[in-house]
Amino acid sequence: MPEDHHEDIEGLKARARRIRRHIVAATTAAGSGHPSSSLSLVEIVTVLFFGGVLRYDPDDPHDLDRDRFILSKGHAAPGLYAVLAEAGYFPVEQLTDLRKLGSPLEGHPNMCRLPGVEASTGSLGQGPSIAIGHALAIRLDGRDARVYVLVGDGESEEGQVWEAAMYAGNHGLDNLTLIVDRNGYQQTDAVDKIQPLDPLDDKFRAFGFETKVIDGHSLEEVSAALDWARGVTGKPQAIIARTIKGKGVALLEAKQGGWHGKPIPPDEESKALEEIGAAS
Ligand SMILES: Cc1ncc(C[n+]2csc(CCOP(=O)(O)OP(=O)(O)O)c2C)c(N)n1
Ligand SMILES: [Mg+2]
Repeated sequence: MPEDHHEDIEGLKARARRIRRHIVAATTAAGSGHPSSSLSLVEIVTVLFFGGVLRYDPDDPHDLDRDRFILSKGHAAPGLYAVLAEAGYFPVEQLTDLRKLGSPLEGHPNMCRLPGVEASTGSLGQGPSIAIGHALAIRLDGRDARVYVLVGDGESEEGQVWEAAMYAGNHGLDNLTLIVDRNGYQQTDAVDKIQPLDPLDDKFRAFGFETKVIDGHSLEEVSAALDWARGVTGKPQAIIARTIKGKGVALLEAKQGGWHGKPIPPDEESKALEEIGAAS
């Protein structure tokens, strides 16, 4: 049976540090990938996997009663791989195989090659549609599993996100929680310069969601929001998590608009790891 995994606040902080370290090490070793997009989601996935939220069993990744986590912003694969390895789906040592020829740790997640990956994503906008498919199937099967989907804010410009939102709202999919990683930046510039999204929470409400806006780097706020989401009945929930692209590494935080899809250079790696802090 899948189970939740509940660690205390010190345990969660240590997990978050380890996940950040994995993200930096794997992308620098690969010489490519998206560390800044991965670093903004660390507290969200830490609480999902270790804060008593997701019920999962890494030894039985297809159990029909498992909760699902779908990373819609698939380019943040290093963040997903880091938390899956921490959760025991595969060895942590495998993380530095990221993007190597033949490795299942592809540049974007491939559900056919790596246990724990619920959906092959990377073409932005598709995750919420996949998530509603899971949520509906779970409901039709009479199971009580839940589905969580993490979407980028730039990604939220995709029309498909809103088609899925309309469906979820109309069908009252209360076993679906959509989380927006609202880091304010997309590939080339600030989201607000390219396609302003606000008031994002009002938009989701208009589509039939219950909503909450939180600090996506506060383990306490993420945890409280996910507790709240599980208590909502009759409607899907949208959590707008305000985050910082590159959170935890000064080099990346300082160049918000200019570090998308770029690894930390090898000569900056030890400084970045020092800023993140020790693994335990
Ligand atoms: C359909 C589609 N169009 C374009 C891209 C290229 N692309 C990859 S990441 C990205 C920016 C995404 O920004 P956001 O959703 O805010 O994610 P962040 O990196 O900020 O977390 C773009 C345009 C893509 N992967 N898929
Ligand atoms: Mg963004």
